[in-house]
Amino acid sequence: MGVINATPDSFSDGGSLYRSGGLDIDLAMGRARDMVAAGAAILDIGGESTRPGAAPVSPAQEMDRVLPLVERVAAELDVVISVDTSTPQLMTEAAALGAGLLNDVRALTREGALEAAAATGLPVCLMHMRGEPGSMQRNPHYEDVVAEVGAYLQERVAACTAHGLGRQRLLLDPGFGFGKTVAHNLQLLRGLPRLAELGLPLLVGLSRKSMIGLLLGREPGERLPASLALAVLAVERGAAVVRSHDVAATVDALAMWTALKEVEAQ
Ligand code: 9MG
Repeated sequence: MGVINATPDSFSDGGSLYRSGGLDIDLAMGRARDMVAAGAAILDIGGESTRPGAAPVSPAQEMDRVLPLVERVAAELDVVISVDTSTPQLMTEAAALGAGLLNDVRALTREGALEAAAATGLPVCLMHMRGEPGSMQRNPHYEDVVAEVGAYLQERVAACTAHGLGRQRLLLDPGFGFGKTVAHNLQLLRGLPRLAELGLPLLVGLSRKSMIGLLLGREPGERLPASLALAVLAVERGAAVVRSHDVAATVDALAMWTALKEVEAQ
């Protein structure tokens, strides 16, 4: 899953698709085309920055950023379009334009989101986040982070099924970096097999995340080697989808893992 941030302020590539204050849609299409050529099966398009401390965005602003790009990608590229949003109206309109997946870092907890997502008929990724982006990194605390994230995700699965959004449409994501310390993130990575036991595909986003900066002292642009290591470690522990800013390198890293698995299966 390649990341396309249609935002001026995302943590690692914020504003890289902006020119003279606005989103440059041709530049974004170029990025999208390159990611598909490099092997992305899914593009995740988002109009809200969820980096720690990010300012909230209005639904109208978010839709202005995302919908034109969804429309262009649907018309020009053969790829599943994921829309990274918690906004019910955007879910509905993106689905009508050809989106194929909803990625909600708030796990459909916003008012009207469960109903809107269910009505689209699309698959949904439910992510765990403790708190909101503005405050989530202020002293997060868990007794057992893997158990608590798992319980939360199970509760959200139950809410979905109660609204007619069946398990076969769901993916789960522990939400690395969303209300978690470095130690929590490492415990979650180690505990991914326990989350895989919930029986739904796991999506992970570790690419360029701040845990790499905190552990290694690397700036976002210097985090590719560690991101690749984390992608392979996550897939080895059961992740089915990897969200990445660097598709070509991630596809190569995972191809090596696949080659080894094929030999081991012989
Ligand atoms: C939008 N977004 C940013 N980080 C993410 C992550 O780790 N997982 C998912 N599902 N979405 C994310």
